[in-house]
Amino acid sequence: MTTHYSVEDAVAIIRFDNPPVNGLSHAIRTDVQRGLRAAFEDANVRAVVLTGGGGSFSAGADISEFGTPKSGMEPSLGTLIAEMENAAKPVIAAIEGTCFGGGLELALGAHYRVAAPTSRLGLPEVTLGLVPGAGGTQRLPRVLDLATAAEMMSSGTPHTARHLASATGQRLIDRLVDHDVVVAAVRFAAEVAAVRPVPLIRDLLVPEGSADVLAAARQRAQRRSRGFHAPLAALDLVEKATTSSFEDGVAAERQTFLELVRGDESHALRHVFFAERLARKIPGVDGDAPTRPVDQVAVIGAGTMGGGIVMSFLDAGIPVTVLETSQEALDRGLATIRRNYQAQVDKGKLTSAIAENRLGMLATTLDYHDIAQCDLVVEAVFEDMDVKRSVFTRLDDVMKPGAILASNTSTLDVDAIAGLTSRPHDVVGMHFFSPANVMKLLEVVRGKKTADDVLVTAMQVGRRIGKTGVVSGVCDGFIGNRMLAKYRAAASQLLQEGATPAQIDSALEDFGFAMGPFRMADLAGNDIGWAVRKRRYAEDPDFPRDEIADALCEMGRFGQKTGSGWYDYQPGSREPKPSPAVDALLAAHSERKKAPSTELARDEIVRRLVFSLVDEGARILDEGIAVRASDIDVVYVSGYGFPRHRGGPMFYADTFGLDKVVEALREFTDGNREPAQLLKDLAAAGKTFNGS
Ligand code: 3H9
Repeated sequence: MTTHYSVEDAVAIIRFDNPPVNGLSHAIRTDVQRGLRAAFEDANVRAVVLTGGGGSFSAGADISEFGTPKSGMEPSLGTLIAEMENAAKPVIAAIEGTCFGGGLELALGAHYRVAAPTSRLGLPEVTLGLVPGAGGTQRLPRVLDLATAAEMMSSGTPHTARHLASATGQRLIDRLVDHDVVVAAVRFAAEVAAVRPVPLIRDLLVPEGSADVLAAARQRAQRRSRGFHAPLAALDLVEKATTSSFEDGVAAERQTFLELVRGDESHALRHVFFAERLARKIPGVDGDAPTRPVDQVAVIGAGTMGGGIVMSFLDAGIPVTVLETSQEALDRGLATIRRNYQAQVDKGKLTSAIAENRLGMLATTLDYHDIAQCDLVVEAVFEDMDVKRSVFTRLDDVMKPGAILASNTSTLDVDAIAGLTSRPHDVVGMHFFSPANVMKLLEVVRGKKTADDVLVTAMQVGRRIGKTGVVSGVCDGFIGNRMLAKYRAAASQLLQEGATPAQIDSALEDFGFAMGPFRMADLAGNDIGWAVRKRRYAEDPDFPRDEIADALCEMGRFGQKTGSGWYDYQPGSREPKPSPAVDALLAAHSERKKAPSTELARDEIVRRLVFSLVDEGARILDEGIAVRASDIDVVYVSGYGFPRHRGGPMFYADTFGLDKVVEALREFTDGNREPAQLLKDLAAAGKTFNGS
């Protein structure tokens, strides 16, 4: 049974019981229909309360059923809602916890809604490349002001019932209740049991004055969506609600939903949704086994990275002590953290009271003994093995037994770092991405000796501070930066062949990347990659030279921070302008063999760069550095601006066809570099990375 049925004071209570989120699977829809029919036929029942068990109403349709026969099987959500609307007895939705997607649509089909103030209501379908498919686009604008309804549907952002109930003229929430929502809903049911006709949202009028509101919402959606369709499709349907009959609006919504659910974008976004959750599961490691408590954190280093890491913990309410080698460095770091919080206050993202509260949880020290009792210490010092050695030797001396020693290194060998201590099982990599308080990705690097509970604790801490954690094995650059090196090399090769940074960037941005490789490099600082390259050249005389990028750095063009990089920047502006100096540099270096300037060449630019990621991703997978292909997708979507609606590089390759990827890679390298063995094997067997 996925629902429970009971009768109390002549009110039938139908309680969903489909953990963990009461997803509206075919089984639950069938049970709810059975319950509704029983209640409607029972002469002793005067009203019905629909509610969710486990502290939550429902997270909406069961996404795992999309694309399977079950999603289309009756009773559909639409059928359930129609039966409810047409019933003679009132149905009251008792809402607490999450009320999302189809869950909210079900509640909108009920005649009344009683909600806990903290419950969250939303139509997040766009985040899955969809529009609401059970009347949400037509009902929500009838109970909320158009601007709020349009924003909720086009961005997918939920709101609390408290917030929504305060909106002028709203008809969404009939009663806010602080105590048990089901008890309150049963009481409310007694009040309205005799009211006839029962109120129907579909009969309400959509507010007028919509054109400007919708135009503004479209502009915002266009800016955000970078070529993906669902947000604008949702707004078209909101517009339909303002111009057509309810029935026509629902028919249009159904058609759009069906088109989108079969499309590549929704498929990709659903892949990412499940991939992010799957990434938390580590094969062979019991995710429910006891973890180590983390209540006090230390961060070594108050530079840009250390400061961002400090803020990530403070933002999650975890007290931090930051350690530096000099008072000056501490003061500088603290001033930057203060400035960053002040900027958030100025933008209205935080109140100054909250900012002060967070800063109040931050302690500073120059003395390792002050951090000895911390549960977790994250090292974020200069990327140099000698510097790491001095830090980890000190940590090994002072830290209490069982403390987790994490390194934020992005390039050094975590096993070698662990080997600097007498407790390598307590050492793990926690690789944050800059700015660390903003970027979602956290690579949790598992050393050869890292204990399972240390690994799981690091993943859980990542989740507590709002990060998307992905486990990586130890290798140069881990998953993300190792692949990025190949991507950049492919971009450099294109420059050699006559393409310009602007051509390459715009092709990748049209594909949906947040930023093309050259804009990204200018933002991150070209000197950082240069330092890494110089180290590699020194270590390995055969390491391929990136002559153009090296020459750029020799000219002091480090990117936005120096006012020039691959582009020129006006003082105080982040707007890239093509640079005559870079043109001259390229002319001197490039072969100008084939200038990819046609539309076809734009596709080629994208493929060369994306398939370079795929090729290296396949090697990483084959070596066991990544646990699964979908983890690589999560790394790229959450840390490198890869378009989410393309599902990540490995998923994109799957949809493109691995045989075609192999063929294209051979063509791009003129047969000089064989594609990864795993890629060739999967292609030959007609398999995919993410499937069978
Ligand atoms: C829809 O409703 C379409 C309708 O308009 C039209 C239909 C005709 N289905 O995130 P968590 C799983 S589209 C299936 O870790 P949290 C999830 O995979 C739907 N499974 O927990 C995970 O499984 P596992 C619109 C789902 O507390 C487990 O539940 N709704 C669904 O951090 C726990 O999830 C949405 O887009 C689902 N709908 O966050 C809501 N939801 O343990 C999507 C979750 O095996 N869901 N799972 O890894 C969410 O936003 C978050 O999961 C939620 C809980 C906030 C609910």
